Parts: sequence; structure tokens; C-alpha cells
Amino acid sequence: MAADGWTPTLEDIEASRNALQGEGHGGHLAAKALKALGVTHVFTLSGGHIFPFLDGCHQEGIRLVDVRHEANGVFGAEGWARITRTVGVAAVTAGPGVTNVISPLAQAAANRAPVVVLGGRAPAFRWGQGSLQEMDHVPFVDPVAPARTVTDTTQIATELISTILDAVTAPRGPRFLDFPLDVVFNQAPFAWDEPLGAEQPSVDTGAIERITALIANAERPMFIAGSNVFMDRAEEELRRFIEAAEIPVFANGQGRGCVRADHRLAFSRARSRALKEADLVMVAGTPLDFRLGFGQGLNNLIHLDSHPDLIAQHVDLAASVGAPLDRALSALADAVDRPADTKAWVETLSETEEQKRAAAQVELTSDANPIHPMRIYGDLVPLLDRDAIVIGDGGDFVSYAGREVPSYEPGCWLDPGPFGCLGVGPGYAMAARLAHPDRQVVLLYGDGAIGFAGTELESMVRHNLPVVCVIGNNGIWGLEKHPMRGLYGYDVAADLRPGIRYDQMMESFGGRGELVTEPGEITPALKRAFDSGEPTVVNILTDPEIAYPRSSNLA
Ligand SMILES: Cc1ncc(C[n+]2csc(CCOP(=O)(O)OP(=O)(O)O)c2C)c(N)n1
Ligand SMILES: [Mg+2]
Repeated sequence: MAADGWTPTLEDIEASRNALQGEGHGGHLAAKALKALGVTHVFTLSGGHIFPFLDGCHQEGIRLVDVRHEANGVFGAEGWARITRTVGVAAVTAGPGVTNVISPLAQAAANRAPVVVLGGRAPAFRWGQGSLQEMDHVPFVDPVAPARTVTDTTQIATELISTILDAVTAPRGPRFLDFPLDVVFNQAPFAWDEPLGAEQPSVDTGAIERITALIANAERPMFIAGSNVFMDRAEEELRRFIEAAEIPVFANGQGRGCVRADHRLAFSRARSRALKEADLVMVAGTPLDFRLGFGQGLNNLIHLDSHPDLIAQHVDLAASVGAPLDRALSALADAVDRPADTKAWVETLSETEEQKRAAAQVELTSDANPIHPMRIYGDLVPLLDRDAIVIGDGGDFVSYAGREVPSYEPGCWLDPGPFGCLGVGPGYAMAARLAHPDRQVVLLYGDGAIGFAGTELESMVRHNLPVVCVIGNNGIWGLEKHPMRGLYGYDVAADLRPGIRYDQMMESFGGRGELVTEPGEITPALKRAFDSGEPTVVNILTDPEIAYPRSSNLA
């Protein structure tokens, strides 16, 4: 779908009907249905079972983004979905093509990302006789992404349209359809049944009243904005609400940038202090999971999310609203008649924020050699445009980025989220650059993480997607090595070969490479990378002895 985040209405789809008449094989019918929904890109890796989809997309002018491993195609679709706030589509071949995408589907499920995967499938008319890659995918895909087999060529468009509308409607998430070879190669006229419009949950006005009463009595309220604030296009209403109520706001995941980092009510570093001292904690658009201490011990906890199914059941809530966040926050902004008196509280948080910011300067400007990973951010952040899209794939190196890279616009930050699957980077970054060809796209890459999907740097070059990939190359699985040492006094299975020339790997793929070993070389190398307009790896050797100061727990 279009990069400006258009989600089609039933009327839009109906209007496409006449433009998309005709007959075709099943793949062509599917491509017409995708086109009717405004889908412009499909991520894929070829295989005979899905030739009709590839042909259909080619005929209909849908861009195929072909990759080197199916997982990265589905990460691409997930990145597309989470950046454009519309459906991300991938097509994968039967058998191993499908088994290869379980991790990305599970990640899309954890992120509630509207991803639709089209799978090939051995022919129905020979089922049970041992066709190539014959396997019933549905029973093992279904637990991570609702899965169905399409059994009739004439139903392809109808099933695909209703599946996509289901995926993009809160509580959102990935869906899977597979298509037996005979069903997708057969011909049929293009037709679809009108999809049913989904009922949107309404905003509970009683809950809005309770929340405004709690706000009126609060002295130290805080608001945490998570990814569904962005997915529900609620950023304007969020800003209106926090300004009306004078509530300091912190961001989680894609909530970053929904209120710009330099807004007077936006905070990040004072978060743990705020969580400890707040007398009212409003969490919107993110689960109350390990990232928020499971919501335990928080005073007057309020949970808002896009759908009633997403509201936490494991903690006592002072109030909750399960409805689209643009509407919930709009109702709240309208209902707040006077701001809370939070002046002293906002000042306290500002002081903490400033102290922590000042304390970080030593590391951000460090001249140490080997390079301190923080120094990379000291040099990188001033080179970023306000709408740069920053993607994290790695351990400690990305944790530093989470602290140091500010977001000034919604949809500028993408990390794996709570499922934490390494290897997402190239898929997300390619999707970001395809969706926003005029913006800086930066992939922050651990040297461990690059091992999962590093050959996709070739896809990045082949598709001419000038992403700046910055590798924090410490020669270790840092986020595992240091905690293991802390726990057992030694570590095992945590080393990589130091100094690997990932820059040369990128050059061999036809892209640009830069090796950086001195702190003073970081800024010039990054500038050259941004100016080059070519996909570039900036391979920065960093100090393996530096461990991210970590307090979070696994459970
Ligand atoms: C698919 C997958 N496998 C393993 C892990 C566990 N894990 C999380 S962070 C990490 C280390 C990452 O190392 P690197 O990318 O080099 O970053 P660093 O911590 O060294 O900065 C590992 C192995 C994971 N999150 N995902
Ligand atoms: Mg590493």
C-alpha cells in the first residue's frame, strides 16, 4: 500500500472493481486483488509453486523485492507494515519456503504487525502421493499466524481481500494463506464478494470520566506511548492530550517520535525515576510486559490499547480503554477541562534528564581506542536529519542507540520489539528505504546480528537501496558475553572472530565499504556514506570490554 499510510475503505475497494476486470490464473487474480487494495510491493524468494504470483505481480506493476532467504522477505513485509501502517505482503514457496518464515511470523505476531504471507503448496489433486515439498503448513503456522488453505481459484480474490482487511484491523497481526499448485495455476474470471466491514470497538465514556478524575487528582502523572499509538495514527491526538493535561510523556518502541523528542513534555532518560515516583501511570499502545516490569508496583495504572483483547489481565488497573487510540486520546483531550498542576514534577524530571544527558557526554565524546561504542552515537546523531529512519539489529550496540538516538517524527525508529529476533535489520531497512526513498535510512548492526542475514546486503545493492549500515564490531555477542560473565564468572559460546572485514563483504556485493579503527575517522566515514547515495557498510571496530549497563530481567 502507499507509503503515506493509506488503508482502503470498502468504497475504495469497490471503486477498483471495474478497473480490474478480466480473467487470469490464480496468481494474476491474487495480484489484481492486491492492487485493488493499493499494495505496491511484495517481498519474495522464487520457487516454482509461486510462479503465478510472481507473474501476476509483474503483469500488474507490483514491485517484487526478491531476497536471499524467505525470513528476510517476511521481515521486509513486517518492516513495511510497521513503517507505512498498512499491510506488508510476502510470497514464499511451498515446504521449506514456509518453514523458513516461522520466526518472522512470530515476531510480527508479537508486534501486532499486519503482515500477510502467501505460501505455495503442493497440488491438491495429488495430495498424499509425495509431490515435491508436500507438507500441510496450516497446523504449524496457525499458532503464530491464523492460517488457511485457499481451495478454489474463483475464491482467491475474496479470500485475499478479507484476509488483508482482517490483518490491518485492530488487534492486528500476521495472517497466512497457502495456495495449492493447481488452484493457483488454474484460470478463473476476476471477481470478489464484498468484504464485511469490521466493527470498531467504541470508546467507553465511563472510563474516560474515571481517567479524567484520576488526572485531576494526580501530582506526578506520566504517560508511556507505545507502538500502537503510531499504528492507530494517534500521534496528533496524543500531543493534544498531553498538552491539555500537562503530562510528561515517555516512548516505547514505535511510540518514539509520536511526540517529538525536543517537546517540553517529552522525556526519556528520567524514565526509571518517573516510574518509581509517579502517582498515576498511563500506558497506551503497548503491552504491560517485561519492558515495563510487567506493570507491577505502579501507582494508579491505566492501560489504553487499540482493542479490548490487548488490555492487560495480569495486573490491577485503575481504568482501561480498549478502542482505537486516536479516538480514545481524542476523547481524553476533549474531556480534560484543566491541566494537572505538574509544574514541580516536570521540573524534577527535567533536572534528572539533564543530569543524565550531561553524564553521557564523557562517553559520547570519548577518544579512547579501541573505540567506545557510545562515541559512534556521539558522532552519528548530529548527522541525522529529523526524519531519518533508524533501525536497530543487535545487542548492546543497539541498546546504546535506544538511549542516545532521539526521534523527532513518528515512524522513525524500528527495532525487533519484545520477541527480540536478531536478523531483522536488512529486511526492515530495505522496506524503510522503499517506503521513503528520499529519507536517510540507517541500520545499526551488531557484528553478531549481521551473521543472520548479511547476504541481504547484496539484495540491498541489487535493489539500489542506499542504506547506511553502521556496524558496531566488537568481535563478540556482547549482550550475552558480559551477562554470562556476571552470572558465572566466565563466558562460553560468546566470541566471534575480531576485526572481520564486513566492509569488504559489502564491497564484494557491489556496495561501498568503510573500515573505521580510530575515533576521529567516524564522522568523515559516516558523512561519506550519507553523501555517496550508495548502500554502504561503515564497519567500526569497538572495544569488546565495554558492557552496556543493564538492569532488565528476562522474566
Ligand atoms: C534469533 C536470535 N538468536 C539469539 C538471540 C539472543 N541474543 C540477543 S542479543 C545477542 C548478542 C548480539 O550480538 P551483536 O549483534 O554482536 O551485538 P552486541 O551485543 O555485541 O553489541 C544474542 C545472541 C536473539 N535475540 N535472537
Ligand atoms: Mg557484537
